[in-house]
Amino acid sequence: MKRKISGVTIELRKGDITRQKDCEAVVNAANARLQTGGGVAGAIHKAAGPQLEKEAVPLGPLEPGEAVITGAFELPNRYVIHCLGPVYGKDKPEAELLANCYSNALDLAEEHRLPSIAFPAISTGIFGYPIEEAARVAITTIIGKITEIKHLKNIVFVLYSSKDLEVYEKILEQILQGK
Ligand code: AR6
Repeated sequence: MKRKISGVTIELRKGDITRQKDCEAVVNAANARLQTGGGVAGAIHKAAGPQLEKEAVPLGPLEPGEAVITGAFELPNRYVIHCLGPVYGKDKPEAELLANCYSNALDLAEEHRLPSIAFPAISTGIFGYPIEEAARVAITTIIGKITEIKHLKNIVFVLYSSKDLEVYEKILEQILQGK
């Protein structure tokens, strides 16, 4: 599903974040120390190779909501933007911290004049954020900043399951209808 808003295409896609060849940057759902781990972080570090940890670790530790940028090494992208999402029920206020991830990642992409970026559903795996709530925060934050965007043309949300994709589709439609 694709929707164009203020000249920027927002696309919802089912897939693997390590296989987004048409995106200049991919976002990592990182851990505070920027090491490899499970889920998205494990897949990104495995696909990028050991150089990624070497560049990323000295940029940490991150606080929830923060983002940093590195090269992408063996990944088919130019950059990885690493975000530390909140652990649901622990890092508060969680919606604000999750929104900061998307906002800070967008700012880094703009600073680097990137045309495209792919986001996974940050915090919705090991960190336990319910997908519906997280989707609303993610999409609202991006749309809220869309008129500030100068360089990005494509913003892609990459969902790992059909169920998560359906949730994002439903929430995007609701937000566009002002619900
Ligand atoms: N591509 C796209 N989405 C994926 C992929 C993939 N390859 N793998 C999982 N997902 P998670 P978090 C989905 O746990 O909740 C790590 O160990 C997954 O279904 O990766 O922010 C780090 O080191 C879920 O919807 O991130 C941290 O310690 C979403 O991506 C911690 O987990 C995020 O799941 C971060 O937890």
